[in-house]
Amino acid sequence: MKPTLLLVVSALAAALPAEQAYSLAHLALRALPNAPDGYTPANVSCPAVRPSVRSASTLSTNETEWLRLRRNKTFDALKDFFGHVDVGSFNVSAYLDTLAHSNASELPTVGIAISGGGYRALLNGAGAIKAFDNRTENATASGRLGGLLQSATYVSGLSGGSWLVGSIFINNFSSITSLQTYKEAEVWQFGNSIFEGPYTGGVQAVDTVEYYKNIEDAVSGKSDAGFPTTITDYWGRALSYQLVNGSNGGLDYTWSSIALTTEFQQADMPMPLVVADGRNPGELVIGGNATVYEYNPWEFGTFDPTIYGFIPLEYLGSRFVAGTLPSNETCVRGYDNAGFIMGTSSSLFNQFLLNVNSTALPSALKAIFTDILQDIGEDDEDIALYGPNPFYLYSNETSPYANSTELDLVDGGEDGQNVPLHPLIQPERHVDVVFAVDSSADTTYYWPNGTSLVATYERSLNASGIGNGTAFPAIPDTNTFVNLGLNTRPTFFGCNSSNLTGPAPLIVYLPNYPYVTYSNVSTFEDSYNDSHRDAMILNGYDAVTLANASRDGNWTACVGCAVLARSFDRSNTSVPSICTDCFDRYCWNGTLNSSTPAPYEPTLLFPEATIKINSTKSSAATAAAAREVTFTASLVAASVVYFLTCTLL
Ligand SMILES: *[C@@H]1O[C@H](CO)[C@@H](O)[C@H](O)[C@H]1NC(C)=O
Ligand SMILES: *[C@@H]1O[C@H](CO)[C@@H](O)[C@H](O)[C@H]1NC(C)=O
Ligand SMILES: *[C@@H]1O[C@H](CO)[C@@H](O)[C@H](O)[C@H]1NC(C)=O
Ligand SMILES: *[C@@H]1O[C@H](CO)[C@@H](O)[C@H](O)[C@H]1NC(C)=O
Ligand SMILES: *[C@@H]1O[C@H](CO)[C@@H](O)[C@H](O)[C@H]1NC(C)=O
Ligand SMILES: *[C@@H]1O[C@H](CO)[C@@H](O)[C@H](O)[C@H]1NC(C)=O
Ligand SMILES: *[C@@H]1O[C@H](CO)[C@@H](O)[C@H](O)[C@H]1NC(C)=O
Ligand SMILES: *[C@@H]1O[C@H](CO)[C@@H](O)[C@H](O)[C@H]1NC(C)=O
Ligand SMILES: *[C@@H]1O[C@H](CO)[C@@H](O)[C@H](O)[C@H]1NC(C)=O
Ligand SMILES: *[C@@H]1O[C@H](CO)[C@@H](O)[C@H](O)[C@H]1NC(C)=O
Ligand SMILES: *[C@@H]1O[C@H](CO)[C@@H](O)[C@H](O)[C@H]1NC(C)=O
Ligand SMILES: CC(=O)N[C@H]1CO[C@H](CO)[C@@H](O)[C@@H]1O
Repeated sequence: MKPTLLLVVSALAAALPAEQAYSLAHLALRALPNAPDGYTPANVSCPAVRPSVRSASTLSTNETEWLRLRRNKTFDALKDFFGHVDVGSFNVSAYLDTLAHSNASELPTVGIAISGGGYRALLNGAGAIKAFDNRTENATASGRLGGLLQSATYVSGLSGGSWLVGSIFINNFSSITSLQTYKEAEVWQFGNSIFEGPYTGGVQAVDTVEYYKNIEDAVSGKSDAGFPTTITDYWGRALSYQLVNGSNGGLDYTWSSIALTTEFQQADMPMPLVVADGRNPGELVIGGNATVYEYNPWEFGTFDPTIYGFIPLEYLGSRFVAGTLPSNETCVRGYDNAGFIMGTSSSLFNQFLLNVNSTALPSALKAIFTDILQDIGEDDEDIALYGPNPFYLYSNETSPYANSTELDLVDGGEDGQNVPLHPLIQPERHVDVVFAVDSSADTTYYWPNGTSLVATYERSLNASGIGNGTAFPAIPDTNTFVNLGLNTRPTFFGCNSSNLTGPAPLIVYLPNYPYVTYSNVSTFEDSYNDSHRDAMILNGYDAVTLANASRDGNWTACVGCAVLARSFDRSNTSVPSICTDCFDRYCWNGTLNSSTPAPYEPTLLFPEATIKINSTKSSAATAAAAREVTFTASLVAASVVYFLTCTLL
């Protein structure tokens, strides 16, 4: 069946003038709306060298060349960073100069990973990025962490984290401050839920129907052109209205266009990476052995041994066979719509199917969803369907998809690895330290408890199988996490590089924790007014800065030590005593306490500073409240609404 949304959309659209064009009040210049035909992939002539699948045995030449440029930029940025982050009396600037002279590849390579967890993860992650961004007010004052983002080579995101990464990079490496202060009708208006659509200042009922109609037009355009569509297409389109500052929800913005922007080509920003999981034909549960795919600005593919190949992202949608594009096939562009990629990374539909009965939904709705989801599931539409499969007849011996003309992709966190570390532990990338922001809802009260790191660790233990040569620091069980409080403050894993099975980054684990507001909001919360949004961001900022070092006066030095740790080892530099102290304090030292802990219920660290969430809706949402009647017009419409909003992990 076609998703029920179609019927609702058609019904709503039929009631209104069809040709009312949606338009945004302001159109800032944004990175390349370069799709040939909006959301519809289109035939284009192929480049002189026809696109093909390449082996994942190396990084792409695009990435290798870009890294050479980026190295110079991160060198300057690291010097800036250590200009206001002291590591005791250790002269970091002189140390970095020495490294740069002897061998620039010895300089630290920094990664940042933003977990999934719906809007909670988007906002908590945004607080972390804001703290690390030297453009944030006062972020380069002494003892602040601004400039870590500029010093980073990679920023990865999955699911809710991919919304953050996409929103930053598709909008020209926007700062969080600027995303928070956009005018109404633009991005980050989370007071309007995804099914209300953007605030446009006009007669909202009309705009909302136009919004639904535009989404429906976009998806049916793709479908009419012969490409399979699923509910993920609708999902990605709807998300884009909140996240991409372009007309009609950034309809024309491709993910591959990031690589075409001047600032990115000059390596003036880190490289964004988004993760999605593969679902094998006929599977519902995604196990720890699922294939993990990445989207980088040039390519789509995987380092996993199942497929072990990449295609040029720009030509996703072309009919590759056995790794090449046959001479009778044309090149296709425009498949890699930015919203479709964010939607794929967050397409938690089949998980929801399994979990619907444990949600807080009214039971009448649960019954409806069970029906809708089962119908969709039966038709294999509870996933993102990539057709044609770019890896058709590729890796015949190992790929579960070799014989399949379509590729099934799901939410990047469904294999349990809810922090997108996979792209950052590939040995070819030589990442030295990962700042891993975890907003997972592992515990009963939606706090993280290390589950994600355990999943990545366990996967790496199968190094000759699915782990394919990746190494990862030892991670204790989640009972130990809770008993030792490893999820109540930053914890470093893998401090001792000689206790690893291969090269692996130091992991700086940065769990969501309540500083000034209870940031453990349900994954299914679908709207945040501006004050709630900003409180969540501030709490995320505090969680990674330890409230501007008020929980530990030496915290920024410890961050500096984490950045330098692997390079100290490589260059046989004796570790400054301030760093030894930091490592004593923050490194997990191998202690286990696996007894069952009491329920984990942290209380606010700074109750006196508690941010009271303004319970009245934001200005953007005020008008929305009056319109809700539109959506409850029929039970079917309401169920679709719930269906969409309950799949936000
Ligand atoms: C990636 O590298 C290939 C080969 O060097 C080149 O043809 C292509 O234009 C590059 N892609 C981008 C987006 O720069
Ligand atoms: C990096 O900077 C050095 C010194 O400023 C310069 O000589 C070199 O050409 C730069 N490398 C690249 C790839 O831009
Ligand atoms: C932030 O860092 C970049 C890259 O190092 C630098 O060019 C820029 O001037 C810095 N901005 C601020 C406000 O410090
Ligand atoms: C930045 O620092 C100045 C001077 O200390 C202070 O007045 C101002 O409130 C700070 N701004 C923020 C956003 O913290
Ligand atoms: C992954 O596959 C290995 C065998 O290659 C197996 O031992 C392991 O149990 C599997 N793990 C999961 C989570 O399915
Ligand atoms: C995979 O097998 C098919 C035949 O089943 C063959 O045509 C194709 O060339 C093989 N792929 C590769 C990459 O060898
Ligand atoms: C190209 O040739 C193959 C094999 O002959 C065929 O299956 C396919 O449909 C052709 N493609 C087009 C676009 O005609
Ligand atoms: C939810 O519970 C109802 C009643 O027990 C059951 O019929 C339905 O199949 C369940 N749904 C799912 C998705 O498990
Ligand atoms: C694909 O089909 C070929 C020929 O029918 C078969 O030999 C091969 O085992 C199949 N591969 C997979 C992964 O199912
Ligand atoms: C951690 O979270 C996982 C996943 O929800 C759960 O199975 C486990 O019981 C939790 N452990 C603790 C100690 O909270
Ligand atoms: C060192 O490695 C062993 C074996 O993997 C592991 O059990 C232990 O926990 C590790 N210690 C630390 C501190 O990571
Ligand atoms: C290090 C390692 O094990 N690499 C393997 C990854 O998977 C590919 C494809 O199976 C192998 O060729 C590599 O040797």
